[in-house]
Amino acid sequence: MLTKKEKYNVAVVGATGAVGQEMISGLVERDFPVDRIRLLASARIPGRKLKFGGEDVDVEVLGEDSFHGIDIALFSAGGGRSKQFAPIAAKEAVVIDNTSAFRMDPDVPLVVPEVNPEDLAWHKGIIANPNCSTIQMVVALKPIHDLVRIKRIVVTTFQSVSGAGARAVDEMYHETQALLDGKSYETSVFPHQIAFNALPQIPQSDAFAENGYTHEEMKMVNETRKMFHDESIMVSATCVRVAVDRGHSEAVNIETEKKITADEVRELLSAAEGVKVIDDIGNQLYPLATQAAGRDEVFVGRIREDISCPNGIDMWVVSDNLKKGAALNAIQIAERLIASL
Ligand code: L14
Repeated sequence: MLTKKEKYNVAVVGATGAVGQEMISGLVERDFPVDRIRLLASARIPGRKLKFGGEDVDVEVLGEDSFHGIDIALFSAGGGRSKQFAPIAAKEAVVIDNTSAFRMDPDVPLVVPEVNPEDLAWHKGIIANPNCSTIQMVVALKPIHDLVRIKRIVVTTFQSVSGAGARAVDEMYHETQALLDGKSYETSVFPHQIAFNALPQIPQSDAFAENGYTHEEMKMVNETRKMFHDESIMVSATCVRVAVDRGHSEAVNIETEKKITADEVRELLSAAEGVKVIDDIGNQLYPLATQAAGRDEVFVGRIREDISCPNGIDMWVVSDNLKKGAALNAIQIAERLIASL
């Protein structure tokens, strides 16, 4: 049971990973009221320390007794670790889980604070953080859905390699360098060359569901329905990995029940929490992954009325996949939780 305190004991599980690192810097940056911090990783790296603010903190090996005295545990160490350790942690702490392990569990709320904060109220110890591609899409679409009801979403993503972790980013850099040097490169993270390429497969192994969609694509369908509390909303996604290091971009097409104009969407999203509209095509201004990297907001631009359908809108949605797509959303959930105590 989480009770009101001045400061909280926080554990970061998967502290050495790409998202774990963002969780650590995010807690510091946002001045989260941390009493003690515990950094946990699954592999033992003797003597490994990480900075938390100005402090050097030992990285401890994740185990069943890692959670004594912990109030809030942020998990991002893979679905297997979450399945094994989150229920143990949840006996003492509130778990905010960034993996896909519990997202579709009917007993676990799946939350984006700008979208469905009300679902935090019924958690039973574990709260799931959605998939990165879903988060930025629903932040941009929820205000529209509330006003004119979205019937159907068709989305294509352009996802950065950092979603697949730090090793994937290294692979893209090294492969790019090798190819520019006229050398060959043997891939180990991605199934194909990622440098100068676009791969319509995420994740990189065991990607495909039975229906021809990838698991990443089906997450966008199922998680959107769960957070919008609307099983009737139709979603079709194509998720593509592109040679970008950080920041996911999405081409989003929606069909609404009632007509909404492009100007009305611009006005609505300009006032929406967590959203920044950058939409001045005459001056070649629109959201870019290179500019979204390191930022908190979900950026929206290229807003236009779909010429192929009377109640259609097209837009371009960009956000930092490691921040709003992962660590930042998890920390914002924790902030809401403690504010509600
Ligand atoms: O479901 O490889 O949270 O970019 C996030 C990273 C799925 C895969 C999730 C990637 C994962 C994704």
